[in-house]
Amino acid sequence: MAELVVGGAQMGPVQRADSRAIVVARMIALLERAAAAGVEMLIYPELALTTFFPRWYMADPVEADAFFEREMPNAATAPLFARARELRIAISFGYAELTPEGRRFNTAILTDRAGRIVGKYRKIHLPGHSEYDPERSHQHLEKRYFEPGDLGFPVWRNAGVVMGMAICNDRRWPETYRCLGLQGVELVVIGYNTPSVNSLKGSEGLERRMFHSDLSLQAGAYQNATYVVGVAKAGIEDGHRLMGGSIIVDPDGVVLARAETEDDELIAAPCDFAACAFGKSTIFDFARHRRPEHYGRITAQTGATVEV
Ligand code: ING
Repeated sequence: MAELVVGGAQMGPVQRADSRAIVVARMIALLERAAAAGVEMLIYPELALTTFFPRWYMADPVEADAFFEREMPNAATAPLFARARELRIAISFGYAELTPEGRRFNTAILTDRAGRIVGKYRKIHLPGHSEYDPERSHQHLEKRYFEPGDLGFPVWRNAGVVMGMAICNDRRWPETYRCLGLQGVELVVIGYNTPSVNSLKGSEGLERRMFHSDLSLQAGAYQNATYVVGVAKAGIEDGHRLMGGSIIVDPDGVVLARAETEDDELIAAPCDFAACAFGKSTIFDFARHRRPEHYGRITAQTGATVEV
């Protein structure tokens, strides 16, 4: 079984005015720190190249295109791919994808240790809303700027490990992890940008938000006997605070490493993927214990219906 030193490259804030060059330089600095720590797989946040622009209402969604990438790698990110290749570190990071057909997705890619893209995922669970909401202290317009992902929840064998990706809100939905778990996933990598406070009144505070993020990531890991890495873009972006809380979780649901700041910060842990085997062959041996003949509601229904 494979072993990898896995790293989380938590990033501090990216301001709306920050250029791709400034951001990529920070990502490369994190890559250098990861190499010095012996990291072999490094995960960056959701929308790593730009500020979390869905907080801004733009009447003409085309105005948002400045935040999108038309190809990957591209001129701005080529130095990152090149340095990752030189250091033989596989990477994953999120960005806003504008396809040649004009479709827009909240996307993440995965490379091998030679810097080649081996996987792409498009965020399926888009939170928030699509029209301006005056009730909110800040907007969360992911449903305005992105389509739901159309690639499903694939896995790839990379560096000898069965890996899957998810993005931010996906981590809150057990279906995400189970779709990957049913493919034998051993490492789920999840970048996120999570506001520290909800935009609606009466929202839970930062402490409760951190608890929910940990709970979601740890449950997903334990219930599918897989490593899970959640990596934040954090800090105050143009006055709007994003939470940190990046963690690496083992297949038993135990947190192996945790970020302590809301800045660029590296976390890392040696991961022995043989540790996935115990859960997958005992309590979460899906073939022996699952009863899908009783699970029909999970795909037959979207919302809950109360009939009693
Ligand atoms: N952000 C948030 C997330 O799921 C959110 C949105 C926060 C939803 C808290 C519900 C509660 O972490 C993104 N980008 O999905």
